[in-house]
Amino acid sequence: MPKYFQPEIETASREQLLEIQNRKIVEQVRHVYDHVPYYRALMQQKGVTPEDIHGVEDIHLLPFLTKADLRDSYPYGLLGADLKDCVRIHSTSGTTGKRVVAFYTKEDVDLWEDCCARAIVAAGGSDEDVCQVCYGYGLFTGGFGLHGGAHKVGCLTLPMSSGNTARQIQFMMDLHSTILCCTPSYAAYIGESLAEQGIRPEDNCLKAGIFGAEPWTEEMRRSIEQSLGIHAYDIYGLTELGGPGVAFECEAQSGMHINEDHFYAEIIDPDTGEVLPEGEKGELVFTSLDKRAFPLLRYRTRDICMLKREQCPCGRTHIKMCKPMGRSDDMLIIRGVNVFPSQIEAVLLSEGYSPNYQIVVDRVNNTDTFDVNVELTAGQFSDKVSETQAREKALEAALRTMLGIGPKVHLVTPQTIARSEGKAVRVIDRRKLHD
Ligand code: DLL
Repeated sequence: MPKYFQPEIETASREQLLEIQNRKIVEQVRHVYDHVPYYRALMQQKGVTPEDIHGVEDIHLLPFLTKADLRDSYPYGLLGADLKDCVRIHSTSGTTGKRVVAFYTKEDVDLWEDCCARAIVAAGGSDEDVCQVCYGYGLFTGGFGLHGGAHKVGCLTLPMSSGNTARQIQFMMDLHSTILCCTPSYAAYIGESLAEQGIRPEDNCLKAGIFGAEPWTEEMRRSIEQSLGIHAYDIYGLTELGGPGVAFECEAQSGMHINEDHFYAEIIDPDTGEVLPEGEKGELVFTSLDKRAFPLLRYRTRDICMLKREQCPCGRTHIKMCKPMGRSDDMLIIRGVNVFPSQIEAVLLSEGYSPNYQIVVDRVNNTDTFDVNVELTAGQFSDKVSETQAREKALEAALRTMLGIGPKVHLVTPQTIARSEGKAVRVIDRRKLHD
């Protein structure tokens, strides 16, 4: 069974990796400067030219990119290739409802799928495996990313997409799935559903799971491993950088190797932007070294994290990131979907409601619950239950259209949501995600 998908690069020496990164960053900065006027202007404002960048040690000279830049340049402003050379988009929600649209050339898709293939092989996958992909297929990157990786590895790939748990279980049992790819919360739910049906962990053929797209704890890992009888591996990524596979866990299960030949990672102080030394906690910033259609330089992920370079028993040499420890913005991840309170507020206001609302998120039986309490004004208040229910349904539909995930809306009587003297408490997140 192969241990690595691309052994030379995954076990390259520090010097070899650095040589690759240095060569790629020089080319990438030149590419971006020549093809992305938006970023060229940022570089000019900072007084940096491509000639100033000789290797990754000069990356700190470059300006940052943020989600706000993505919003301002929507949809084509950060495009780095001719549209005729682009073969794919994927998308995710942005801060104020504008979507983030990421473009891919054929080569970009190819390198993305390589990254996912590395993750699958690291989880013990080979062409002998049946890989059940139940991340969502569509604009979300999860389904297509792991699907492409599984193809490259030569697995028999089941493109299940998310949901329809009864069918997932039927295929899993009948087709002898050996690798499961989905969000950790869905994996936990599948585990519970199996138990409810009296199917014991030893009755399925699964051996590994590749779970990511949302935070999860070591506790949750152990519980999923037990309920499914597998080894559970973490995988990290974001749409802006192509999707899953930016980093992935190996057999050591002690942090995710960043695919350093494609992504250069920095940790910064989120307040000052200062680059922090390796091992310190701060905001994760990535530069994509060779993606051409959407080539983000110094993209601030808002994920709080730590990097560590250590000898890994798996033999991979790429630096590791820990599980993300939180966010430096207010983004919530609910059932794997990114949700910003500002998006909810925008819908409420456009539908004629007051900005007095509260988002309550919890995790019950390993599934996120998502409730939005919205205060009615005196003029809107009605004591007819049917009227209120109809309004709640309409608001739920409007929120689902904006967010891609439907909350349960509760319209509450005027003056019942506690007022705060300082910052309004808009979000109550009762999930315990960090040990
Ligand atoms: O979640 C891509 C992905 C798909 C990753 C499938 C892994 C598996 P977005 O929807 O753009 O992309 O969300 C990106 O999700 O900035 C993190 O905050 C969070 N996130 C992703 N993976 C993990 C993880 C996909 N393993 C945002 N642990 C990121 C914790 C994660 N958080």
